[in-house]
Amino acid sequence: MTLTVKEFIKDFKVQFQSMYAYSYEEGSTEQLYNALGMYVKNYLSGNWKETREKYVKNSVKQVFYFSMEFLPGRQLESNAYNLGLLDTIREGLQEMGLSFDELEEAEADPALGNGGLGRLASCFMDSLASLGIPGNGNGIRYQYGLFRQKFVDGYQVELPENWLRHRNIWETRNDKSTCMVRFGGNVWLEENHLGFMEAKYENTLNVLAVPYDTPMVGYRNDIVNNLRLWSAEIPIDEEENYHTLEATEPIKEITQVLYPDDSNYEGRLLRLKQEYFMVSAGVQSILRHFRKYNLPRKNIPDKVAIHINDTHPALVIPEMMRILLDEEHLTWEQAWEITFKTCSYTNHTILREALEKWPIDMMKDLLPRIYMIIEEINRRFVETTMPIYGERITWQTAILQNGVVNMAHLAVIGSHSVNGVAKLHTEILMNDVLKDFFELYPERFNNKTNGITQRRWVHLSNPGLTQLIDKKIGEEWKTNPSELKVFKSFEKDKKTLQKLADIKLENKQRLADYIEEVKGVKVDPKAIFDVQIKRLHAYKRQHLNLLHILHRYLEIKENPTADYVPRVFIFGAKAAPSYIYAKQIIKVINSLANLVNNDPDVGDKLKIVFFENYGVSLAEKIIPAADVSEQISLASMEASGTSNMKLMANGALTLATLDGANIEIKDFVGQENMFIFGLSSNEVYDLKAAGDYNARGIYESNEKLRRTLDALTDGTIPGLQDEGYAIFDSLVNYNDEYFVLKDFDSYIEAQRKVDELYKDQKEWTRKSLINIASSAPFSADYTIKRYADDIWKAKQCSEQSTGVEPLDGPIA
Ligand code: HBZ
Repeated sequence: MTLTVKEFIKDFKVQFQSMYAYSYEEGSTEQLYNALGMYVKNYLSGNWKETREKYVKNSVKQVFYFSMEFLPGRQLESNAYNLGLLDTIREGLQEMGLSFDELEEAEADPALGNGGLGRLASCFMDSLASLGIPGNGNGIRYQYGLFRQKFVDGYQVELPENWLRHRNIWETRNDKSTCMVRFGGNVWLEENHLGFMEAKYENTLNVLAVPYDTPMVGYRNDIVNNLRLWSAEIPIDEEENYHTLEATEPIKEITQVLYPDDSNYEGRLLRLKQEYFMVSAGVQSILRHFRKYNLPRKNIPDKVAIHINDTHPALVIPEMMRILLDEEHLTWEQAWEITFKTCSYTNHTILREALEKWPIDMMKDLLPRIYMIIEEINRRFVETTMPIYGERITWQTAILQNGVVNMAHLAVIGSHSVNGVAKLHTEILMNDVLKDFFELYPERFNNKTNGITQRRWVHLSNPGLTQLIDKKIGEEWKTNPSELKVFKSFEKDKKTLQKLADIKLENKQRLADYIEEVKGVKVDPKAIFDVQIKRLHAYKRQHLNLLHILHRYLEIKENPTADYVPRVFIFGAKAAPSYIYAKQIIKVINSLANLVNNDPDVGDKLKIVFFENYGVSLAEKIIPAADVSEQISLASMEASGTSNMKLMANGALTLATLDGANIEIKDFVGQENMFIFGLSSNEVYDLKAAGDYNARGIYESNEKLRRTLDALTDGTIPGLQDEGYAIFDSLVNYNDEYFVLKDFDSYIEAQRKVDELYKDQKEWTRKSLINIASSAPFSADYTIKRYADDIWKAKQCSEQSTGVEPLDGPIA
């Protein structure tokens, strides 16, 4: 059934009136947005219900993606688009004198994640639905999302992100499906009258888990999957125990805030509570289904796949064991077989400090029964491993080590599949980080290179480009991304190249206007837009970018009349509030921006824009306007990266080290169509092993670099306290952990090549086109298909769903 503009207008007016009891003409932007969102939600509710019923009726295998983080972005446009309503709605609103884009801005962007890991989870939800794979998200409904970032005097300041202040029209509270989650107290095992061992509890803190469900809409296939986010509340029958507001705190705080930390492990009790809360509620609600329909428990792995997104939800393993043992009364061996076959785990980082380890005492106090089970998993693991592999491997792979619970070890031991997120990353897991496990269980290890949804990141955020591709190759690429390669045949077509260049320029003009509006900086849309957007972390090396800009500034000052290719350096990045060094880098970039942007000698030759509060919505504005994609992590450190894929798909040329998925980008797009620099991961390993890296030596022998580093501390950049010294010190005096100085020269050289190529606009645009045409392999649809086939054994349930023909090139 297709909706006509006339019908939409009529229905929308009724919708508005039923919500606000006056005419839409009197509505505020927010009210109009709410009514429109409600309209779309009502429109999809039939499919939402039918999808659930269909999955149950056909008893298909369902995937549950457990993640502490989701970053869905705004949902109005994406839902309307996937439902095939977007054009009609736009037109209807216009007839009513309203603007879709304006209403859309009233939607909150739920920042329920830190970065790549959370956004990946949301791309995966979109692809699961679009492929018609029965897939559910399971996470936490944080009352406050990741902090809102503001710059005061160039310093990052964190403000609370109260995203639920306005109503969230997408969610549906589902009181029917609440669960009880228990913390602390005492536990013991007792034989019951049937002769089963039963776990008995006393003095526990009981927390009610209330699910809020959000529709995940497939692309024009009538499928609507579910994202379930849990919120902690006081159990109704215990309400009388909570007389004061303070007494309610320990419960309410569980789902209050997201941990603003994307790398440093924080040993916080509350974080462990959050993890168990989400896991326990999720597993209970899955297993309840089996009880309700009295399905054989041994069939669980044929009907359910639980995916553990990094170790944060790894307590799924002991929690599932607990329920199968204590409540279903299975034997240990039966319970273990089911659990192990059901669970799979993705690792997203090799940073040691980000690998979760919980103090045993904390775990024991907070989750006594879970700890007992972990102890038994560990005991059995040691017992079977020791005789075959000996002491060294056994102790290095044990779950309990030196007073901590090693969550990665728990996740590997309790899962049938372990994957990394790009080829190099998976190799590093197998050869280094999880090397002993690779020896024990080689068959569990596999690679699943990340992907992104082109629907949000190209079709919607870059309509100009999308129309051009449609016009040139037809629309099939939208449901079968591999068709994009046909676009490559236009690489020499003058008209297409001109049109592509025009579209990029329009996108840049739009971003330039926005920059002027929010930053008060005027930039030239003809300049190179050079973009680095990702969390701020030393290993991602925003400070290498900074050093190059500073170097460039010094050159311009020395020789202001030389011929420079104008460049706008664009940053978006949040630093963890406790990560002082990252915040110092932000401050120095901001102070340098202040200097450069106001220096009349510099003018349009160089501008620096550091956006505040980087997130999904901002990314959608920046990415279509990018010329250069900065992917400059120290080789071996970035697990995959996903902004690299989004930027490439929008025609940016990648400036990169051979790290993470940059390597696969190179494989598909060709080295000649990007700018590669720096140490390889093997060189990094060798350099570390040799142990004779000498940063000060490089500083002293490299004149250009020395001059640049000195400018951090000699007063060149006004407004700094000690931040310039801190960076100087870390690089020169503390031996430069991420080899910034080592890669400096080759980075500068690569940047020179960027300038050189940009002078040849036609050639630049040709390479841009090749990048776009080569981006199909990074569709999350392919990634999800590989997870579904290899790991989850889940099938597509809808014929109209996005096709996923095999790719030409290899991505294992
Ligand atoms: O996951 C990122 C990787 O750094 C990136 O390379 C990869 O592309 C992406 C998706 O696979 N990792 C994260 O985003 N990690 C976190 O956000 C994180 C959050 C909480 C933690 C630890 C890490 O406690």
